[in-house]
Amino acid sequence: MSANWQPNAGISTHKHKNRSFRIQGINKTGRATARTNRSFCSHADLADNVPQIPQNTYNPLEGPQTGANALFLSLTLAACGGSDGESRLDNFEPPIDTETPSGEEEDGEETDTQIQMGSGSGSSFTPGEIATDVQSGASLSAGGSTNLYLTLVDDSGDLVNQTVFVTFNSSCLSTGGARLVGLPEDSDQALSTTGSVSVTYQATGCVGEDKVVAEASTEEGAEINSAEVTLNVAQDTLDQIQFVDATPTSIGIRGMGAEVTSSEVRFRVVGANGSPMREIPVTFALSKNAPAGTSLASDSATSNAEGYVTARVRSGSGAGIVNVMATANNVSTLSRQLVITTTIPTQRHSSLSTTNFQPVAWRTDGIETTMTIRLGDQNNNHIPAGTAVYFTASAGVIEGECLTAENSSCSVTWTSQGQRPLGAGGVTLQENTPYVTCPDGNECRAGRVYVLATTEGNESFIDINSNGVFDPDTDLFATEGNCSPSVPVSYIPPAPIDEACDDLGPTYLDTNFNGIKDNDEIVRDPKERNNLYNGILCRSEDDAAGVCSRDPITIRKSTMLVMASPYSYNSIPGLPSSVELSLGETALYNLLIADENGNGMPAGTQIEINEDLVENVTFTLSSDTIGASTEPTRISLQLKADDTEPASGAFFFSLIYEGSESTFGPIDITSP
Ligand SMILES: [Ca+2]
Ligand SMILES: [Ca+2]
Ligand SMILES: [Ca+2]
Repeated sequence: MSANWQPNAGISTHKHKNRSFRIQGINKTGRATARTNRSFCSHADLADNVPQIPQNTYNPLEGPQTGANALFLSLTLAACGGSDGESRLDNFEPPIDTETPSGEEEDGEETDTQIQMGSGSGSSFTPGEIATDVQSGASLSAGGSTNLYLTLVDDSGDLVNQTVFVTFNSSCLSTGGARLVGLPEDSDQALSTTGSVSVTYQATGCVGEDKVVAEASTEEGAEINSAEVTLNVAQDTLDQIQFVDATPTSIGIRGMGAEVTSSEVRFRVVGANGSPMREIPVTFALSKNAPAGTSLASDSATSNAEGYVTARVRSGSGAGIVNVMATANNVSTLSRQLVITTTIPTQRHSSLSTTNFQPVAWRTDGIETTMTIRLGDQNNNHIPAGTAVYFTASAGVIEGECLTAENSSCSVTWTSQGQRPLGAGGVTLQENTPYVTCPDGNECRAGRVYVLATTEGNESFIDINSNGVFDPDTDLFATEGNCSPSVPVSYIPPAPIDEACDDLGPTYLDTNFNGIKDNDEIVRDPKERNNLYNGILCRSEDDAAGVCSRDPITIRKSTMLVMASPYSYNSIPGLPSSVELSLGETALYNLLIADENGNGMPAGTQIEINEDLVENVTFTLSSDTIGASTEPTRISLQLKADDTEPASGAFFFSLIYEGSESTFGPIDITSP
């Protein structure tokens, strides 16, 4: 039997018809005992083997003892098995399955015991009552704890050493306004093997009276009375209202087909002890700068059992940041996170970039570069994923379209092939400013590709009064700016507004980069400027009055790719054809290095000087590597003659990019 003993069983009752025996763990004096109609292990034996422990009746300061006692019992029984070579437990025979002679019955031990639950024991036992640490008539402080004590006694008022499961229920426990501490892990019930139970009740937001009812059961299904106590939890002192979250954090303006136009903004009311407070009335208000038309579904609510209180914000016609002020008992908190977006990209907040604006593609097909468009709305917020952006390039091929991802951006690939852009031609380079000149003052160089990205969107404005909508007489919208409306420069403070053009004109490929729509240039959207703000943040009534327009417009971003050549321009402005140096003389030359079309040489182009034939001259370059630039690079070259021996010979000047070499020289060096 000892070998089969299950420690977790703790105490067990074995029944055989009318006879039962019980193995009793620990009595009130803290000593283990066993009671059956046969003795198997003497009181003295156990006492020798076990330490004295406190009474297993509850100790309010130390909490429940049940777990410790169960473990203690199993140790005790093992010790009882003994090291004397003769296990007395082995001698113990389970009751045989026969009718027990009535003469062997002893003082009711063998009959079913009527278990009662209550508080105390012996003569002080009170059935049906849960004892607590809270003084009679006193309240449990908000967030405070008390132990709940229960005893399970037999007819004699003695604690029953039988496995009894006890569950506790109350309205506060069921709603989370209170919780029990000290239950076994993953269990919602307390376990008694010693006749006493204690758990800790903690108020976590509940206020007022809470009747806690305990129900007990045994494995055998014995009927046991319930017990109860009513706790009175004091109201906490409101300490703060915490902003919790906004769900979702971004909603669209109303009337634009946005899927979500309202958001739940959550706060939590917390008491001075850090516990949530329930049933606290909270009022809500929108911050003064809330976008036009924004509203609250309700301007008050009451905190729930977990202290949460929720305001529902509904968007209006304006876009921007929304804050909700939650107030209770003169304590206020402002929400964060929630923005109302137009869901429509604007000209100013969009940009086009490339991984390489200078692909070495003038003489090579299949050279790729990635173009990335990034969109944003009037308030720099993301726009919904899946917005289509269209691409066109004046040379090479480019993927026609991409759909924006969650981050409002998407990319396409440009690839070199086909007809190269020849430009108007006639470029001249010189060592001094202007380094590059074209015949009519406009760009004339070959190799320059115009890449255009377009999508439907809104014009931009400066929302002076921060109400999230366009106010024709108040907000700033540049209509007469001194810039090309096709390649607009929106007004962004502190830039001068007369150099901005928020009002957009036709969208076209400005192939000659002059900022003007020429007759031979491809037009994507011919709509001319209307001197009005075009966008969804124009109020309907203002649209009707003709002071702004809700008609969308094509927004556009462009960039230039330069198809660089690994070969140099046919001359290097500033490079001398011959040099005369006196003893110790220094000569400094500023060189302008460009590719064969007058554009920048490829990044990484190496400069080499062959001085094998030179005597008594020291060469110094300001740099021997060309950096990335679409424009020619300026490099200084210094020659210094020896102080005593005359300079002589000739040198070569080379530009090398990945095996392609352009060499100038020989450049003679003489001394007078
Ligand atoms: Ca405004
Ligand atoms: Ca316009
Ligand atoms: Ca043009």
